[in-house]
Amino acid sequence: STELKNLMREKYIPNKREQLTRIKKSSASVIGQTTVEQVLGGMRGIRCMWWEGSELDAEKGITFHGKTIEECNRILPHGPEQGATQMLPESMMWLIMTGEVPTEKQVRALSADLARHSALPRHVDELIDNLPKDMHPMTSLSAAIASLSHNSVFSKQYSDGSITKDKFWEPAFDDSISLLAKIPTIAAKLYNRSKGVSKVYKADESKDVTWNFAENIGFGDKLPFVEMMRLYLALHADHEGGNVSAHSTHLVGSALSDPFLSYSAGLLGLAGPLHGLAAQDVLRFILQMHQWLPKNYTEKDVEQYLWNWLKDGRVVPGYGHAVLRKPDPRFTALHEFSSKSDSISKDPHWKLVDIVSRVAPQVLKEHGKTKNPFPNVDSQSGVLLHHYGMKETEFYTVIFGISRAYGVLPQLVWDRALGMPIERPKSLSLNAIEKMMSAQ
Ligand code: NMX
Ligand code: MLT
Repeated sequence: STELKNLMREKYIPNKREQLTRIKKSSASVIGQTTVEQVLGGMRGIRCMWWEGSELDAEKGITFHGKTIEECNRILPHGPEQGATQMLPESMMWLIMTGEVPTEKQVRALSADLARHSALPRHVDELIDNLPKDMHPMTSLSAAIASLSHNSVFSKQYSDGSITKDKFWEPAFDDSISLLAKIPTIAAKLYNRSKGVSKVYKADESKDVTWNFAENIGFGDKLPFVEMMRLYLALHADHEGGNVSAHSTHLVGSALSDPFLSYSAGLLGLAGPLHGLAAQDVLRFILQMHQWLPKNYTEKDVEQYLWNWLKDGRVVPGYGHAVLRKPDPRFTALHEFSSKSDSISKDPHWKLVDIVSRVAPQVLKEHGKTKNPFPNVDSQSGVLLHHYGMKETEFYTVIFGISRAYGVLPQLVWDRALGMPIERPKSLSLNAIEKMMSAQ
């Protein structure tokens, strides 16, 4: 991370600051209008937020600095093993932060640095040890991340007045690296604890983050699991700025809350069933459906199950999206990975996920409510974890939470580097809206 930080200081930040100065010269330019429908409809489509690392197109899906998932997987550095083909989340983080593809050497050095910073301060260990064992792991994860704020370099330097605004990004960078290094340690501790296993996290500096994480939760000897996890972590990292976890991290950070507090808030948003919790809900939904279906079920039976589900007034988890209007390319990437694997493609639960992905869009279209009847990333992700033996469904959103840090923390560093102000949009009451409407 020393090289990344130096490059940020010497190359990327000066360039971007120059661009910002240029843009600010004509910042009265109009880039959109706001309708009442948008104000009352979850602010869909309002162009009001700056985000650097990725962009979401309703038809094409996510791109990271213009690169599709498929391109990223091809050009970003992979794991060190012979035959490793999946991009590393550290590589993705480098791309998101800088806009450039790192070299293998740069990524290996970053992985080593993350391994070096992976140990938890004692108070975090103790905090986790004292949490109820049956607390949802997303609540525990967020609490543990917030407690890392106790050691925040940013908070310390800000409160003792030792840094000026143009340097805020430096301790924000250090805290972000520390968070990225420690979030797998916290997640592993929570996972092991839920299984009654007590284990001190050991990170090998010659390995990448995912390998070390897998090793510490008892999956280290299976390269296919590690490879799946690398892809999973890399492609969930960022989904532009408006999604709940990214937006809340950025918003809380705008008050100059440190990266630990900011990301703790992001994780609490990710823990909602309409956002990241859908990952656990999908698997439960699939397992339940599988039990309900007759042994030699047909697509008709699946259709019937979906209708029964919808008639109970529930949403089909893993389907629909606030922005996307086509199948999520993250779903497609995981589907391709699975289809190439002999063992996954024979898994009866994966087969059901595959059938649902063909049947549900027709049912949802006929149902007529959702604007996007296609599968999103969560409809595929959990079944892969389940396939490799991670049966603890409550833990699935925690994995999503490890990944999202790779996308939103680089943005937090940029927010501080470009001196972004506290966010404070205008709110309106219904009376005020009506008054404005009648005045038109
Ligand atoms: N099943 C049934 N109904 C749905 C679904 C679905 N999968 N998706 C949307 N609808 C309904 C929605 O509840 C709303 O109904 P009502 O008017 O009664 O409130 C109506 O369709 C219109 O919603 P949209 O405008 O299409 O969707 P919106 O942008 O409000 O919400 C989601 C987007 C993702 C929250 C929504 O599609 C959903 O609840 N999906 C299931 C949960 C899920 O998979 N979340 C994960 C999203 C991805 N992620 O990783 O975060
Ligand atoms: C995400 O990855 O954040 C989800 O797809 C939700 C979103 O983009 O709104």
